[in-house]
Amino acid sequence: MNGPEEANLIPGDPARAASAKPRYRTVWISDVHLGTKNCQAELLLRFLKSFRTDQLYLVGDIVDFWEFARSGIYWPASHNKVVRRVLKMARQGARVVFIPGNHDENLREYLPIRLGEIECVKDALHTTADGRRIWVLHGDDFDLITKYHRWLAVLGDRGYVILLWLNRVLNRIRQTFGFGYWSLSAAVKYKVKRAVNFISDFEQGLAQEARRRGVDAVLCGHIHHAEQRRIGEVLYLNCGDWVESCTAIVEHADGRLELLRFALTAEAQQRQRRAEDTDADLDDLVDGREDALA
Ligand SMILES: [Mn+2]
Repeated sequence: MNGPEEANLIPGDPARAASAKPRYRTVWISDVHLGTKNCQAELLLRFLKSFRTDQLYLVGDIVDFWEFARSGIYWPASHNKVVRRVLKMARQGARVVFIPGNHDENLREYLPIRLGEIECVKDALHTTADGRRIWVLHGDDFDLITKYHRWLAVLGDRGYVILLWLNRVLNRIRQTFGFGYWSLSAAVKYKVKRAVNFISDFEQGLAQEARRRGVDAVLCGHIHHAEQRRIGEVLYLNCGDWVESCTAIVEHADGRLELLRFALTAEAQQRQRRAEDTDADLDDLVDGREDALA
């Protein structure tokens, strides 16, 4: 590991071409759900390696403690790499702010707290380079379903599968006793449909509260629906998720905000993976050295 060839490739070497990466003033991501099989950790890792940033906001539901409670610990190496990458960004000078969501709410009662280089807060007020004030929060307080029907939120999609199964069993029993078909799953679907309707209520509610607070914009996550649009006088931003849509909001040096969709074709992914293999090996090497020095 300490051969002269590797030593030549330590950061600072122009051959590393790190300067070719875009540099953002701020990056916001949320709803990563580390600890679940649905988490797109590999893609997120590649995204985190594709840029440099002065500030990184983790807007909640980064680690899914609900899933741990529900089906035990699931933690592959790629999830560890995401955590290590974020810690490394902080170590290299990026300001990292973590705003716990409802799936990582365990931390909420201890806020505000500093965990090493990571600032953990309930919400934040971010000022862009062009002077706009953005209220940053996870947003579950504005989701009437998770707020008032916690059981439904905990059930989630797996609950839906179980309910479909229950629906079959229930109707077999009903049939045996001469009752007609009654769709339990349709009743649940009605709830889910209502959840879909709540998306617009959620957005409106947040925009309204942002206006009341006198800020220019609100940025949240939680509903896994990336968005950047004006609602009345305020700008509504949602950085989406890393479960399906793989999205982020970034602020450029001049304060311009952009919604990024990090969806790569299989071919492009393979190309990028090949190009980054060297980079990944280097990262591990450098991490190893830093750990040895610590
Ligand atoms: Mn959430």
